[in-house]
Amino acid sequence: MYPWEAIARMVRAQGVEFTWGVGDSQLQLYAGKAPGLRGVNLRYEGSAPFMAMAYSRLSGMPGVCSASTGPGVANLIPGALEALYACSPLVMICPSVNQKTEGMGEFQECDQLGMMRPVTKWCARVHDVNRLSWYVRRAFSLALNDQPGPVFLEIPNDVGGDITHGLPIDIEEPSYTPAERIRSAGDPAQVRKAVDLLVGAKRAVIIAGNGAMLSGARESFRELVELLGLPFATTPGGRGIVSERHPLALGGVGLYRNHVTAEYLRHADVVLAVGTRNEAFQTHRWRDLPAGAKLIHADISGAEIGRNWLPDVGIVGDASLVLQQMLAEMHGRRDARADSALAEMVRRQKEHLFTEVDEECRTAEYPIPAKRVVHEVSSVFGDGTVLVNENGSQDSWSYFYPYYTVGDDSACVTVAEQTCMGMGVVGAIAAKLTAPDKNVVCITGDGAFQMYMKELPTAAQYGAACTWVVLNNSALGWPMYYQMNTVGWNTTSYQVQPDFQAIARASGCHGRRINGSGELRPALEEALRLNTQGVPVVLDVPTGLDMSHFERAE
Ligand SMILES: Cc1ncc(C[n+]2csc(CCOP(=O)(O)OP(=O)(O)O)c2C)c(N)n1
Ligand SMILES: [Mg+2]
Repeated sequence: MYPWEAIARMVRAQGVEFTWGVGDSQLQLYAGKAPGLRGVNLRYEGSAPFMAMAYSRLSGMPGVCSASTGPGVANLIPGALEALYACSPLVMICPSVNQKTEGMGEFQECDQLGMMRPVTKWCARVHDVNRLSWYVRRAFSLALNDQPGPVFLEIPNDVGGDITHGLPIDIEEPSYTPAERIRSAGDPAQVRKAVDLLVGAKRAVIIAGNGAMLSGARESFRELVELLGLPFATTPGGRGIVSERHPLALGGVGLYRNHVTAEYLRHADVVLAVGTRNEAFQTHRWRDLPAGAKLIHADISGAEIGRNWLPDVGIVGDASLVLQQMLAEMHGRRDARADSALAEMVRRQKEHLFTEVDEECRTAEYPIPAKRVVHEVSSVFGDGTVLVNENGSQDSWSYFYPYYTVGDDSACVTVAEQTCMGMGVVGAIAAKLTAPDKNVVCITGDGAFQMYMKELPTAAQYGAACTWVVLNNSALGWPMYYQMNTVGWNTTSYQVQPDFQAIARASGCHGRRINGSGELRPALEEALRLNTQGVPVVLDVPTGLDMSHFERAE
């Protein structure tokens, strides 16, 4: 058996269903040799890590991607960077040049490990084919455990074989024991202190971050929310942990919060942050912790405790286990119960907010304001949808509840603090392949869309029937806003803009430009219908530049 075939079989034995990459990397070539493993052949290696991350987010499995030597591997770097900050378990397995001729001007030789080191948790070269399974297992184990993250493994051509240069290597299939995720609970004394604070609070709040999602804490999170009647908010990474239709859902935090959340947080007396690093975007540059409030911070990594805000109670442990510990502690206490007056206050304030948002979005303006587009997408796509977020100014509205509501049986595929443009555009394709029974919609700016629309034919080829709603303001709106408000000139609008409708059609997808305000809803309904018939859809929606979400967050 060829070593790369053995690697493909190990990847499959790990429970992984897809490898993402451009077909000339050995792992992509051999994926088909491992029954049940599907090598998705992309147009650009840069898409591969983002798609592996989206797969991981929805499946709970590690994401796997690959690229060929030199420039192929270099193209993985932005995705690896994103995965590092998203704590996404990403395993990149790539070839490297023949060690016997390395340094002599070998074709595509370069310092791949050196390039990858700053953007991975761990990277290594397999020197000996007899240790192949040790390295692959180690890669998966490190990606999955502690604070999850990206790892890079390179297999030199004299170890793994290089069929394009006539260097096949024959080995016995090595045995492989899949890597396990090993969880650890929090310090019981700290958990008890946290419970005392929560039970004694008058106005507590619980914030879920990406770590809570990664640990699969949906059930315990909901139980805690309901036992204490605790209003909850989420970072983009934690969004969807419990449906935003829940009466105690407040929506996003930091840059993405609405004014009901802002008001609630302003007077909170205890904040429980679970699986979040409290980064700048999530905290208004660390201004959001109310004066005098007690902070409980639970995270899988001790290094995150006290990174910015110093907690009153720090707990190191898997979010799901820590929440279960808190619940177990509370079940023995009679004072652990919900405050119905608090729930009623939140319900009333939210009703006002719903009315306000509905009114704001009831407009026939054209170009169509982004918030209306987002609100209509939310209502047409509805529950059971995977919302894939992008990075721009106008799609920011999609991070805002209740302009968009992540409802029942729904999920989000989102980015981390690096906010790399294009991740959502290609992540949507992987999301649909991972969850074919769900509706998948990506709300993106025209800039981010143009960076990665090269994968539209991939969506058509693999029948990844998702919808891209392109908020088209013919500009890199976010920098344009700052440019206009500071220096006063604009170099970020596009004087030449491609015809997205034509590009979609030429790529095997359906494309439609919205030419009037009344066309939006029927076009969204048509997109959803086409998606259920297996057709990917691009909607080109002319929109302006509305930065009033900044005011919403105040
Ligand atoms: C790869 C990458 N490059 C640059 C940025 C910085 N950036 C953030 S938003 C943005 C503009 C996005 O434009 P578009 O997608 O059209 O959205 P708009 O702001 O116009 O709504 C830029 C350049 C980034 N986040 N990622
Ligand atoms: Mg734009």
